[in-house]
This record gives sequence, structure tokens and C-alpha cells, in this order.
Amino acid sequence: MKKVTKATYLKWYEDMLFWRKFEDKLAQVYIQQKVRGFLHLYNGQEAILAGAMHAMDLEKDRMITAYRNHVQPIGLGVDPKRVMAELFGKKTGTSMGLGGSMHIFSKEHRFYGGHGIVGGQIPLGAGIAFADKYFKRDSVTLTFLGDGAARQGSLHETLNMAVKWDLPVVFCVENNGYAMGTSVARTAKGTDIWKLGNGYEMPCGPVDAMNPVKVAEAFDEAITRARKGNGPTFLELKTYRYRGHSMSDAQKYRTKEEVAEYQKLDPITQVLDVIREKKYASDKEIKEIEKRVKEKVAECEKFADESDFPDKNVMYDVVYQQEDYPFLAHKLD
Ligand SMILES: Cc1ncc(C[n+]2csc(CCOP(=O)(O)OP(=O)(O)O)c2C)c(N)n1
Ligand SMILES: [Mg+2]
Repeated sequence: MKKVTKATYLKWYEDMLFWRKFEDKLAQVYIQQKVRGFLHLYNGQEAILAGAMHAMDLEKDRMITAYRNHVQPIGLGVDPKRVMAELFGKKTGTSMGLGGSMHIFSKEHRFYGGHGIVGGQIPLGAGIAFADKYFKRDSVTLTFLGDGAARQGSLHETLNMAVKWDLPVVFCVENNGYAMGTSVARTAKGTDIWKLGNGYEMPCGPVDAMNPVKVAEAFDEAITRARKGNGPTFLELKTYRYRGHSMSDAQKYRTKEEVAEYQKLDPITQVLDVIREKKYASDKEIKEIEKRVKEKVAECEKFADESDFPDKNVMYDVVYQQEDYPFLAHKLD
């Protein structure tokens, strides 16, 4: 694996803090109704993205996930201003403001959504990997899913074909303990989700996903295996989300004490502790990072605020490909 150095830790700190603050801002403007509809935040799960990015080849590897999808495209290089604008429903957004929170997408940065149907993205992730293998492209696709998707039929059908065909894909279950308000233990007899891989003779294992180093190591092994043509891996990334499932979640299914216990393992704090302990940065330098992050978030909000809403007719233009379809914008005028 690429070495984890002082530069890695400093990048992890700045990246993860930015993702956290970016989403804290979203939560804040949601109350002001600048962001509408559903909003699912990644708060607490950031080490997964930080670790994955360390192990990926960011020039060619790909990612697909469910609806908790605001920070992954930013990690892959999408301009965060455009992600925020998408959430504000503005035309400068990644999907011209027509997709919103659950549907961030960037072909250019190899981020394939943003999917609201639980488990819907799993076969698509394997399909992307199938195309890479078929066209002899050297890319690996990280296919993310929640613990709630682990019991969907689509996962099991996909695991079977992916391992049979040695597809270059990594299945990454982000086990944050809950599917909306339903705990993993209430969903299935076995709570070690990673063991599902055994049923398909697929390499599999659990990962401490509050620690980006552990995540990077697991991903490095899995990505290397996939790139060598040795097929998929099934990882269970043990993580936690501090906020509710979405913005409208009274969180009656867990206690404040449980959340506080996990916050002690916070990935951002863990990384900052190492930075301090190893004297990778002075207090002044840490303050500078925090200031930069704050300014970047403010820039995103300003950009999204000042952008225009899309023209109403655009919705018809992007839905129908067929030229003579009766409801196209130019037919309505
Ligand atoms: C097929 C389907 N069934 C139900 C839902 C409603 N739903 C939305 S999110 C969710 C929970 C999914 O939890 P999990 O996969 O653990 O992801 P997390 O929200 O924890 O990231 C459910 C049941 C849906 N969107 N799609
Ligand atoms: Mg979950």
C-alpha cells in the first residue's frame, strides 16, 4: 500500500473536516428551506471515504453508492460548489439542479450516483465492473451499500455473478448499525454481515471503519485483488452515523449515550490526535486548516445562493429523448 505519511494525515484531516462542515452547513440551510426534499448525511462515516481514496487509483477507479452521497463526488474531484448548488436546486448544480440530494452524478469523475432505491445500485456497480473487464480497462469499481441493503435480493444475485465472472468490483457494506430506525440485529439472525461473502466463496472480512488507516489497508488488498483479475471482495465497514437517518428522524430507536460512545471514536478526532502526538502540525497550522475549511464551505454556500434556479422547461428537455414526444418544452410554447 502507498505509505501513510504526515502528508496523508494532514490531507485526511482537512478533507474529512471539510466533508463534515460541508454537511453541517447543509443541515443548517435545510432548516431555512434552502435545501428541500430528503437529506441524508454522512456525519461519522468519513473515514470510509478517506481510506478508500488513499487506496484507489484516482485517475481510473470508480464509485457508486446509495443516497448518502454528497461527499464521495467531492472526494473524487467534483467541485463542491456544484454539489452544494445541486442540493439548492440551482442550475449550476451537477445535474442542473434537477436531481437534488440523492442524485449527485459525475461521469467525468467516475462517480455513478446517488441511488434512492435500497440495493438498486448494487447490480449497476457490478455492471460497470463487467464493462471494464469486457473492454479490458484497468479500473476497479467500489460499490457501496448500507447494512439495510445486505438482505436485498439484488445483492445476492449480484454477488453470485460477480464472483463467477471474477469482476473487478469491491462490495463495501457501510454498516452504521441501522436501516432507518431498524437495527441490524432486528433484521437478521446473523449480525456479522461480512460472512455473507462466504456463501459465495468470495474473499470477505470486517473492517474498523472509524479508522482511515484500517480502511485504506482493507481497500488496498481488495482493489489489488480486483485489478489483478482475481475478482471481487466483500467488506463490512463497521461505522456509525451520528445524525438521524435523514433530517426528519426523531431517533427514538437509540439513546443519546449510544451516540456519545461512538463519538469517542470519531475518525476526525482520531486523525487529529495522531497529528498532535506526532507533531505533524503546530496548533497554528491546525487553526489555518480549520480556517481554510470554513472559508471553502462559505464559498460553496455563496455560490449556491447566488446561482439561478433552472428554467422550468428544462425538466421536459432532460426526461424525453424522443424528438416528437408531445410534452417537450418546444412543443409547449
Ligand atoms: C427498495 C426500497 N425499500 C425501502 C426503501 C425505504 N428506505 C430508504 S432508506 C432505507 C434504509 C436503508 O438503510 P441502510 O441500507 O442501512 O443505509 P443507511 O441509510 O444506513 O446509510 C429504507 C428502508 C427504499 N428507499 N427502497
Ligand atoms: Mg445503515
